[in-house]
Amino acid sequence: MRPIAIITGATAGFGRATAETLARSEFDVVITGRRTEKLESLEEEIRSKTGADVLSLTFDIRDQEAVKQACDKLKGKWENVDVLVNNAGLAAGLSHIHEGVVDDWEQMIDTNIKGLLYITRLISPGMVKRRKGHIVNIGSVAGKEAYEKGNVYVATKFAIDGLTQAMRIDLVEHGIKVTAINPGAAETEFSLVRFKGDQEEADKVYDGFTPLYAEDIAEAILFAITRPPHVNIDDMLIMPTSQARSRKIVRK
Ligand code: NDP
Ligand code: 8X3
Repeated sequence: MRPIAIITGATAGFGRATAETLARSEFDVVITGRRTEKLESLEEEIRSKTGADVLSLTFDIRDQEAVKQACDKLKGKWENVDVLVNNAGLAAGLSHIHEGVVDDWEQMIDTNIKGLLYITRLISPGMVKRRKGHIVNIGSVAGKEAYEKGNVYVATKFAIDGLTQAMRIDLVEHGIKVTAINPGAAETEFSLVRFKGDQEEADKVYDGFTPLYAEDIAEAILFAITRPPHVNIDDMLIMPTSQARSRKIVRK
């Protein structure tokens, strides 16, 4: 039987690439996000290209009840989740702390921290019961070092760093693996979302250097979850070659 991976935030970026990469490998995949049309077209594409089994679940990860209702649909073989990739997340805005937008802060905290917790709380008991499973949290270089105007986004990613370490301590005795994957600048929909649809601002982020691509992170996730049973990858920090720190990027 093929192992099962749930990937949150699979309608774009890292999540989409991870769903495709895992399906091309040995996994059946559960793909989630808010945009049903994107999930439906990805489901169709993965099925036709890879033959993997796919289940799409549309929900807003900030809505605890919606997360519960979606997880209730994991019946039959889908109950036995082997891998949870906690990827859904965003940065909203970029401003100094005294000029920050409180709605943006709440969206980031509710998605990046609380959403991750809601789904982990529902999926991890099955892993504990089966004494088998792997949780992969997508952190960031922003969870390793602060940068100007990053404040609340940085705080959510520091929280993920702390949570990943704490989850590993809580789950080690149950045989569950926990990994953090921390990317540097990657060209996805991330900056378009951060700048609320301003394509010109988003393009500036990746101007003059080669950023990471979603596939680079998908390959790292695949590597982490296919190590032998005695090996856990605790933490990976993956940067573009031209980026030495959050705000040290060599541009041509
Ligand atoms: P994208 O914007 O391309 O993808 C984000 C995904 O998250 C989408 O599928 C989106 O789905 C989903 N998502 C966002 N909000 C919600 C929500 N409320 N409920 C459910 N799903 C949601 O960005 P990336 O692929 O770049 O980002 C993925 C993760 O990687 C994030 O956690 C981000 O912080 C992190 N990261 C990104 C980096 C980068 O430079 N790109 C670097 C380091 C970390 P939908 O809109 O359909 O709901
Ligand atoms: C995304 C990378 O540097 O824009 O986590 O915060 S950064």
